[in-house]
Amino acid sequence: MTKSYEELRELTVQFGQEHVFQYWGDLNAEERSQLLADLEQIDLQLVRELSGEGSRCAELDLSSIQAPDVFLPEPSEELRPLYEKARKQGEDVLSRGGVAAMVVAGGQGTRLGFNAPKGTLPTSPVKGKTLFELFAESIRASCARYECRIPWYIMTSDATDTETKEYFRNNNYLGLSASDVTFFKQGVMPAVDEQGRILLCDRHRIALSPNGHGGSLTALRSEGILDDMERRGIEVISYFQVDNPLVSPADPLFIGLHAHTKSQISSIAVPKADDLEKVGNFVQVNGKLQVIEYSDLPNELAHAKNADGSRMIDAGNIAIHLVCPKFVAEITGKGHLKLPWHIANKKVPHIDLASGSTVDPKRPNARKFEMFIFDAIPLASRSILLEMPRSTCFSPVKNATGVDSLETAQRDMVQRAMQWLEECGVTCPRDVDGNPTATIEISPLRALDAAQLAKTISSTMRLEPGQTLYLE
Ligand code: UD2
Repeated sequence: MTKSYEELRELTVQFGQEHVFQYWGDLNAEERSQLLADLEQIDLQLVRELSGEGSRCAELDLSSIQAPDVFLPEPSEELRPLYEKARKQGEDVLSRGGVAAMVVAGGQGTRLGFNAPKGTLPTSPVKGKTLFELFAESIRASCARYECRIPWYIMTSDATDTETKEYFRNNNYLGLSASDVTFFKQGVMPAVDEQGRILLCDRHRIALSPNGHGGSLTALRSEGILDDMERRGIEVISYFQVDNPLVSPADPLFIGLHAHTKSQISSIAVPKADDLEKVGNFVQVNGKLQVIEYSDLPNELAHAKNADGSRMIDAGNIAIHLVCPKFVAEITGKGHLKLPWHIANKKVPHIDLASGSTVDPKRPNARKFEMFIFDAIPLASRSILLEMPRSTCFSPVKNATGVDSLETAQRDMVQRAMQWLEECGVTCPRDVDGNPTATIEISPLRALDAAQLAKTISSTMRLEPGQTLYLE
């Protein structure tokens, strides 16, 4: 702890937050130091600034919004040589150990209702491998393919840190070298009431929550990760979310296009499933790429169509990015990172200071503050977007049931595995609607794509309806 009780108390008085000490006299020594530790993590000046505002997100000028330029999954004849060159360049960056993987795993996973870090959720359709296991296998497979090391940085939060580390320790770092797995914790922000007063969730605890995945950028600097990356010669960070089992953290084409175009932050987009799908929307504003979150996209734009009837704003953000460490160093350098803060009205249980009892609100009673990684895109002087077919790279586990659930993710894992087998000439069973009637899982250690699978499988193979197949 760097600040004393007196200093912190004085600060709270200065910023009108002294009520957080209301129960000080009743607290034991341990509780007191916990309260001070909570307080020390808070930038009270920032809380004051944000509390006075509705939102710091820029107003949208609808007339200036256009669909973004994208690199398509299949290049035109003209671009084919560029794609080939880029793929080779990506392989070179991987081979010389220039790529680090980074997963943001600090979210509280409220919608899923799984009472542990989401990365530990058994997910794969046959073996029930966890999300972390699938990512680890994919990283190990890429290390083997490119004969390189790919250090993996895992961002946690107070909510997920201890259990995540314990999980890796208990599972022998999932076959990776412990020295190549680094955990770092993101920052926090307090929840405030309508008057901007910080809420207590216990007499000695401030209602803190993670500061959004945009907080990864500041944490990369403050937790010494950028220095570690520099020591290791990392040129590009492969960023992904903990909820997507189909992600490929080391895609040579994506990495190569990023390197070739000297992009500072690159992204993958998929065509949206429907106008109102809950993904961010890539748009171009005055020539600059940026993301408008689904909740901020005006309805008329969400439904806007091109002359040929196709959706105008159709590039969905699946939160897969490549980020240059130098760019992170640049934007987190002088003073605060200038990302906008997104303000969400939420139900936050807290202590009622008048009665001392805990209130479990039925309606949103508080504001929470988060930064989003994609708000860094317009800060880059160069950024690119690569479109990929959704079936190859995106099926997140977010909800307990229905869309974006474990069930849909497993369905899509089987679909992709079957597609790869069919590309290898294997006969696979499907029902009249084209849905697989066998359950298949292909370990990333066996193959990272259909071409690699083809080298290990006989095209005369035939799967029967109802069969379960695991390829290790
Ligand atoms: C996110 C994107 C959305 C789209 C979608 C694709 C935001 C705001 N929206 O929606 O545009 O790309 O994903 O799947 O990002 N996390 C942290 N720390 C935090 C908050 C989140 O590590 O403080 C992690 C969390 O563990 C997860 C990821 O960030 O891996 C996404 O968080 P989310 O589930 O809140 O985002 P979601 O689904 O609203």
